Amino acid sequence: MLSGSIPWCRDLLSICEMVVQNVQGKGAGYGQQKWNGNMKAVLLSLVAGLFLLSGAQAAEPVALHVAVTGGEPGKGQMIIALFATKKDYMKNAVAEATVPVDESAAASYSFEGLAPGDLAISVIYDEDNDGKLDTGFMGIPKEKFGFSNNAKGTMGPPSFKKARFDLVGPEQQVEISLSSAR
Ligand SMILES: [Ca+2]
Repeated sequence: MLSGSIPWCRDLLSICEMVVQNVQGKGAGYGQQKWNGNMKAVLLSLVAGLFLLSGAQAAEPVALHVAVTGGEPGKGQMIIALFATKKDYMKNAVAEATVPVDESAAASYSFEGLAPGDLAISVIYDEDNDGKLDTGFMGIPKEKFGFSNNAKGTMGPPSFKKARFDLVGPEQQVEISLSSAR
């Protein structure tokens, strides 16, 4: 990703060096050299800044293909949610999709334009299409669910650490199989 921008920065760097050398050639006294040194530092930080900027721009968006298995053929829907930080895990999703379960008992969805980095996925198998995970006695889920890495928790969802993975571009495929609390 960054490799494309490095030669460009090197070109700019050599232009800076040429400018500094030209100025140095014309300058004479100590004061001039000091000024040149300062100017070089300014130009170098400018180059470093541009390098960082192009590096940030080079963080290309990622397409994530999520496939979920373990539902009932043609019944209900999968609610797939993506979480990018531990703080937002199971609270604020960066993206969410609700996908009907097909006749092969699977559901898949492609998220586009995601930022690379940490990601954890939760899936609810919403069998009765009411938009939520049905729970029963003691809050134990009556519907199936799943997480990235097929991570499992005890008495609740797995930790962000267990479910997270590195989302890297340009495309990534994740398969999740549902499990049951029952
Ligand atoms: Ca439900």
